[in-house]
Amino acid sequence: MTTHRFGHVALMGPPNAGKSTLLNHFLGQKLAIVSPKPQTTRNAIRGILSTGDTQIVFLDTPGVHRMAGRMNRLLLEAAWGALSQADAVVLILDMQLYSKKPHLFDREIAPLTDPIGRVGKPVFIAANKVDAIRPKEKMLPLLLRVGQAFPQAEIFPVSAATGEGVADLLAAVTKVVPEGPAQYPEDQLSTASLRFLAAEIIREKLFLELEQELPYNTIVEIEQWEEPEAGAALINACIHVARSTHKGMVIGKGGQLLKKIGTAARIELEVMLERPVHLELWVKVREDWTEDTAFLREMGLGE
Ligand SMILES: Nc1nc2c(ncn2[C@@H]2O[C@H](COP(=O)(O)OP(=O)(O)OP(=O)(O)O)[C@@H](O)[C@H]2O)c(=O)[nH]1
Ligand SMILES: [Mg+2]
Repeated sequence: MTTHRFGHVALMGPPNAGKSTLLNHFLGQKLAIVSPKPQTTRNAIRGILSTGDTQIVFLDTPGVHRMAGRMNRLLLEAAWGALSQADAVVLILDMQLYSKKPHLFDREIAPLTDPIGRVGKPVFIAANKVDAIRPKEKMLPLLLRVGQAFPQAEIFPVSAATGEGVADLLAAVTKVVPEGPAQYPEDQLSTASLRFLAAEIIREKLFLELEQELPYNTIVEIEQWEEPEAGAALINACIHVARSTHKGMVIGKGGQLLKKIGTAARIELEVMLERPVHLELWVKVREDWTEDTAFLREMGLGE
């Protein structure tokens, strides 16, 4: 008889490295939102992988960065806070970025070497986006630099997008997960509520559709949620923006942009809830919400 394993594994790394994409690949379905913009993830999201003899709770975290501001400080706290709860750490690095811009390697890696060196837990490195590195010969010197920066870690070249190398990484991670019984039902994918995941889906569409700094100044609040016995679920969501000038930019000419965001979000919500969804989106100005501690706490950011 094999013993059952249970543990927590933190997914950490610089912004945009592919942490959320890797989580979704581990789970075999989309849970965490993904966008080409850095700082997409704002909360430490738990994704639960159950394989019969192992249950791993992966903690997706906000990117580890050096930006100022109250919300950014809370994002950093969420990322480093995940470490203390973890039995092992997977550090995800964007190798495509470093192959194109080698000078960014030191800037992103330097703040990580000390804290990762001191974690006292198994560390795995997902050297990610190998599918996008051209020519392939650029890989080896980069992998050597990663090895020098994190001598205690085991390194796995992977592509979270194609899945290349991910199974080997998962097998290695599984080996260090401690023995213990499952803590969640086998079919539970996350500890996050459907309301939270719905707000995240809408936020993903904002990140995909809005330009430049605008998405960072938006946050989504679910205001009404009804799942009647039959027919469509009714979801009303408010998109808070930080300035009155942002409101029109989110709505777009003749309401076109907001409509596009709403349609894309609704289609995914219908998959998640397995029923038709009637989604209404509202845009409200809440001046400087990114610096409003009470509001940030209300929205689940920070303790
Ligand atoms: N080519 C390629 N792109 C990838 C890979 N993994 C992730 N990406 C892309 O990289 C971008 C960022 O991915 P995310 O998963 O959102 O990254 P993240 O680390 O969670 O980012 P934050 O939450 O913003 O810190 C997205 O556009 C992904 O599609 C990969 O293996 N190969
Ligand atoms: Mg993310």
